[in-house]
Amino acid sequence: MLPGTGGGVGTRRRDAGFWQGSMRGRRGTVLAIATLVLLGGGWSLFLYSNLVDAEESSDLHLHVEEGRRSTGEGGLRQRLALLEEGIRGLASAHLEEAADLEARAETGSAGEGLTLRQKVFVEGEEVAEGSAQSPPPPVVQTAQEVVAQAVEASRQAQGTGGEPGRPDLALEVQKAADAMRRRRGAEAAEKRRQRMEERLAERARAAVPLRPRRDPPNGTVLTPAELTARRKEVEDAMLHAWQGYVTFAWGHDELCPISQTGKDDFGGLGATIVDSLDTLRMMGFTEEYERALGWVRSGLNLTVDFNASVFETTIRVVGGFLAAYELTGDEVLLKRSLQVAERLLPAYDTPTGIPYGTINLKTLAPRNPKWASKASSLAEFGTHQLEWYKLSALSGDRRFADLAEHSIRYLNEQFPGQGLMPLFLSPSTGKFTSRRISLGALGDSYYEYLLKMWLLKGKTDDMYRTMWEQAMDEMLEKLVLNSTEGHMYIAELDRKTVRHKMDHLVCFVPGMLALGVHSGAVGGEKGERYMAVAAGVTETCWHMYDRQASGLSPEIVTFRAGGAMRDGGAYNLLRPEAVEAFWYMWRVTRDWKYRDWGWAVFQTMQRHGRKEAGFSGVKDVREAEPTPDDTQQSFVLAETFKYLWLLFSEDTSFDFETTVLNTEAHPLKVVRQPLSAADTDTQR
Ligand code: DMJ
Repeated sequence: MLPGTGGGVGTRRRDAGFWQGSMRGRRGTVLAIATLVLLGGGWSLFLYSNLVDAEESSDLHLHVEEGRRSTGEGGLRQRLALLEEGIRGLASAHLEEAADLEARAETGSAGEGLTLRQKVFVEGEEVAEGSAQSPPPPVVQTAQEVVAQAVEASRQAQGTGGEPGRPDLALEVQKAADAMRRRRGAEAAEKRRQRMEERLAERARAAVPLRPRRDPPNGTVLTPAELTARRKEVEDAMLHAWQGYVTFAWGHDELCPISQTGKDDFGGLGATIVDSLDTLRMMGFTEEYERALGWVRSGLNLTVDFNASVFETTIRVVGGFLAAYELTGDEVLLKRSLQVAERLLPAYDTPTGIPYGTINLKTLAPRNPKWASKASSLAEFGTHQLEWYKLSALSGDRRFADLAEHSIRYLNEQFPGQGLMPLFLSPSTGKFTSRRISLGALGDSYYEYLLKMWLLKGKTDDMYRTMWEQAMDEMLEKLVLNSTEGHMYIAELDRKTVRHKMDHLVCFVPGMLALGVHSGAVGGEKGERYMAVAAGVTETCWHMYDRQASGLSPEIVTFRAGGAMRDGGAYNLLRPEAVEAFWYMWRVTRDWKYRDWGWAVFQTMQRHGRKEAGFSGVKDVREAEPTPDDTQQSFVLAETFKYLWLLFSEDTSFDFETTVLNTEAHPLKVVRQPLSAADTDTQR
């Protein structure tokens, strides 16, 4: 998921550590050789010996001594001058790369600065690579050979009696140093491969075997009183999560329920407060809602020096404000959503109009991360449209809708008839920089928003529906597979290579398919096929929970040759996608089993996630009693508990005809009257 091709992006991101190390090595090597040669050995060998092993170091020393004896002082100076020139050329050639690497290091080699989705993507890369078992690149030359080559080049350059050396000396030195670099690269690649193998072996050793596949519960019809009792338990969970946040993390983005403090991964915009507004209101927690609203009035600071994700800020903060505004009519919510979106606008100032992924909320400087080769990710630029369109509809300011819709129109025009889109696109050139296709991290909600924009615009803009149908047809044709154990899953593609892995995030797909069929985006025989896939994948999502020792799903599963479902990323963040699928499937099929499944998953979340001060994700779902990860994600309050609450509520709690949920489960009302030029200053 990083730069270049899909593999390129991932590879470069993972390589950051290697490159940083290698770069240090290379720059160090250049400096050390320069020092060594200029001083003629001595203490400079000490420096160099930090970079190569003892044998290589002493070998080099011998070469230098030999060179000194054979050339005499005049020749040595001549040789040194030429060598220095070559070394300078080499050093300057590496300077740009060094700057690039330093900038890349800024994004963090251990996932710092990455959003959750990006982390899932990076982790998925490792899982996929681990299973690929590709052979290491060949070692090109030993260090000894490289050093000998460099010394030989310098000797030839010196010639005899102080004659000028060969003019291509710099090239020789460059070649020698390149060979050294390749050798180091090959060694580092081999080390990485070994580490990966060790990790996989360790994982296999540590893994509690999956529970045998068993049939999921078949559906118990509940009385109204039983339904109410379940709904109340969900409300109690929501209140517990909220109170923990209020007590220990008020004003911060998220609660750390074990250390009983707060953290600010979204720039300190009070993500939990904003994400919770509509859930609190829907569940009838009026007092709590009012408290949250008070903070929105006076506690929110929008000018923090923080590189905010335009996507996350849009779906959680802008979406959260807008949904709460439509539920309550509290004007400050609309005002705040405009203020936040206004600060995100400069992200759209690109040659193509495809926005950058992040923007500094204080300086308003937009940028894309180096690890993604400065490309924007599909899900990130393709998941602003609902919120920004709604904002324009409510405010009369068309800029938001026009900018956000442009991204989708751009794809439609540049890649006509293409359904599935690669994960990375350069906002400068407008070209895809990757061939990776995924319905998981960094791809997912682009597809969701195609369907939901068609719905939000009152089914009037068929471009969105057509693009969605095209994408789903291609997904069914190319990505939907069945494991030999009978699990239907949605694989990924990298060019023509199928990657048999599925993120938990992909569990949103069944809900999207069911919504598409239910709303008439497709019908007939095609609608039946979509529903069959929705049912099959929903069941796999159930098994992703049921087959683990803890009863919680891992973040990623793989389906290896032979067919068994295996865990990939072993952690669980109490994500919503599976219960989201259960709710949509319940509403569309009226099959009670989905309520059973949701209840079972909720109880497992209560068992492992509920802590004294709130809810926590877990580090390893393969353990019967997993360790908490000390984070209460804001989407647990925005989405997980909301979907569970809806699952045990009457249909009147949510009307598909009039309302659409954004990807963070914030409800937005369908816009009946399309925007027009005349809307510019009309309050809608
Ligand atoms: C949420 O922020 C949204 O659902 C997003 O689309 C995906 N990731 C999380 C929940 O898992």
